[in-house]
Amino acid sequence: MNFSLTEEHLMIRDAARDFAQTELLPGVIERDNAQKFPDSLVRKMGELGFLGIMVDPKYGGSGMDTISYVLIMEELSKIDASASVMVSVNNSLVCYGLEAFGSEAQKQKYLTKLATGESIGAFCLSEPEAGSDATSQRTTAIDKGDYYLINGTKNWITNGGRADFYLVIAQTDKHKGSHGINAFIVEKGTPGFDIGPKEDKLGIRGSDTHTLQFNDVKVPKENRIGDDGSGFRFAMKTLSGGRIGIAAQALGIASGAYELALKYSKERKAFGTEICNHQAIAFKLADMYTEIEAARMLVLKAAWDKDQGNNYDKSSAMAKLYASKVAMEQTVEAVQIHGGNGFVKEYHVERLMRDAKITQIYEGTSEIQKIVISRGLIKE
Ligand code: COS
Repeated sequence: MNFSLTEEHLMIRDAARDFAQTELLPGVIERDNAQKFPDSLVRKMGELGFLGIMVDPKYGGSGMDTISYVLIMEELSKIDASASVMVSVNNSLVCYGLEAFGSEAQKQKYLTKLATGESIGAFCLSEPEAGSDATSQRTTAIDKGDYYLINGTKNWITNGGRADFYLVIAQTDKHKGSHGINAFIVEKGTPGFDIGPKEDKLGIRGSDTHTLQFNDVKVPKENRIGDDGSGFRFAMKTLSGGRIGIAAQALGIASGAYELALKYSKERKAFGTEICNHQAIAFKLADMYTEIEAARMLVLKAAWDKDQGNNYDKSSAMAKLYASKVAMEQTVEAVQIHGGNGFVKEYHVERLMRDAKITQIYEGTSEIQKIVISRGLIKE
């Protein structure tokens, strides 16, 4: 048992922290207000290797482990969760999905561009009537011989407007249920593939969330990922890793809010002393730190499980369930510690509070995480 990070992990964490402070912090409030996607920053994150963190260097990736990924995600999320969700989706849903399940030709054609940030990816599972109930896919992909014909609607798609390549899950054979589902790579610009307007959201307002329409979209057979009927298991396995990324995002939102609250409480005076000297505030800080450390342990354990080759379905669901709850509760406390200042934008904590909510919803709601955890427990 060793609770220390390696020298290399510390260096990676510090590099991400520097980047977040110098590049993400300036303009983060304006991007949130204007719902602006951080375009120029995406290129810089690509140069730093943040868009293909765990990808093998032979495909243009950084070849780092999952622990490094969660350290980077935490640091970026402390400052800008709109930027970090883009990083999370590209890394753990798109790059991981292709590297683990794609053909060599798909990796050469798509993964090499996605891992360097030359291209951006999106993962398209959710539908208007299939969010939590992911087996009930209404989007169809009919086998037409040398191509599939895709029809349907996907919504709440992160990177939806900015992506170049989309991993799309669709039903090929309804009678086979989850065994009749496939995953495909669809390129932007394919005829019949249309991108709807950007969603106006409560939080992560800079992130690029869209509805997508597929009307008789022809996708070549070689763009199917894995064997016929393997799309649902592909989606579930990929989402298990994605949940580690979102858990790390929630951890970053919580720890970012805590750090701001601690600093503020040491500066702001009331009743003749800094407010951290009042037990009402000091006990809040103690609770916040304890909860955040507990979340950190679960996040690192899930990442470690993945790196060790252990099954991480349950540990990733536990990390996401708990870290997202901590993010929601502790960002509210951070706003409370800031008092009236917490309610205005320039102190950042109100944005973190709004950003926290989505971590209890996307990549599986908290209720879905409880299904995954309890099924895992009963199976053991
Ligand atoms: N790894 C590999 N295979 C998996 C798996 C996983 N993590 N989870 C499920 N499967 C397999 C099952 O073993 C089953 O295969 P068999 O029929 O061969 O036994 C098949 O997939 C269907 O699984 P299951 O019966 O558990 O499906 P359910 O319809 O009960 O759904 C949940 C399971 C609820 C866990 C799933 O639909 C889910 O995760 N939903 C949330 C989706 C989500 O995160 N949406 C957000 C979109 S991304 S923003």
